[in-house]
Amino acid sequence: MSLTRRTFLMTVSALGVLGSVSSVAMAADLPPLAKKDTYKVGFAQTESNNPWRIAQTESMKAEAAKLGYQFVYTDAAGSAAKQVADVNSMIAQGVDLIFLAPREEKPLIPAVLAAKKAGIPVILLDRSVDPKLAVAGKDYVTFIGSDFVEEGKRVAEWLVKNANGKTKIIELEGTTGSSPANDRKKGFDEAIKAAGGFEIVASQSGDFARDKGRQVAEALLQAHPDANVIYAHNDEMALGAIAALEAAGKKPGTDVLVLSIDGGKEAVQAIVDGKIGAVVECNPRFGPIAYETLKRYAGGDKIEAWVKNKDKFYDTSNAAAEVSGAY
Ligand code: GZL
Repeated sequence: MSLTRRTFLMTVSALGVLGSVSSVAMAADLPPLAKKDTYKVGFAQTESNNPWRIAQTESMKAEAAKLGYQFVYTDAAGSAAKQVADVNSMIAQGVDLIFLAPREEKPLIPAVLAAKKAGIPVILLDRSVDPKLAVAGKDYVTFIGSDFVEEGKRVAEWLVKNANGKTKIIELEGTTGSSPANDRKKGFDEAIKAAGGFEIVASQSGDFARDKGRQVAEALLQAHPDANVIYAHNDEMALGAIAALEAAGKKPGTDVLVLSIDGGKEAVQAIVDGKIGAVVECNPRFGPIAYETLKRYAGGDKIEAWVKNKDKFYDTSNAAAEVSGAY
């Protein structure tokens, strides 16, 4: 006879053993977070290979210090496997909550589920995980981050308005398998296709890194000498592409339009210098919103599945005035 789950729970509660069984029921739910004056929080960072990562880490550290929280920090140095191990080490240290910026959407699922099993809530920062494998409100508290599809779409919308006949695009993709790379590609490619009249002649990962971005841009520019637009999924690769263009004797911003996402000071200055056309910001300063969300969760609030960051937009209309405020 197959017992329904409800019947089973009613039966065992009658036997007065609900405590142990309800933990089974609880396993389907998010681990709670007690309301306390201070916390021991973990932040499992993916890597520190660019100003964006460094700004994000600094913001998380500074806000924890301001609140007097104990801050356990790890840096996976670009390895998803190490990031899983880092989360497991935080679980072993008994942190109260883990902030995780999952390097890629699938490999970090075991870390998210291990924390849940250990009764430690996870808040995803900046990058998300495969929604087919883990979901907000059940496996982790929430995802705090930008709308990467919208970021890609905003770049495309600027290009459609400002192309002036430049329509052959090289796309430099971010880290393969990461949510920003997947979604910035989706947002841009779909909007460009809908506009008509443009062609993405090549699209390849530069792993969000400046030197890899330069190398990939060099190779793709040689293979596609008619390319006259470069869309980079982040500033580091855009700045690498500018170096590649100048090495090839081409004027970035004049011969070839360069477009980017992140909004770091160097890229915004490149707009002022006429080398980049537009940059959609991807705000790295997560500290305030991250800890505010922790406190809301501890206070019993129902946290929305996605706490969306607002992103600025920079082009020649505002770059000079706003470059000093860029991260
Ligand atoms: C975006 C973040 C990306 C940045 C890159 O939220 O994950 O990772 O756009 C960084 O600069 O490496």
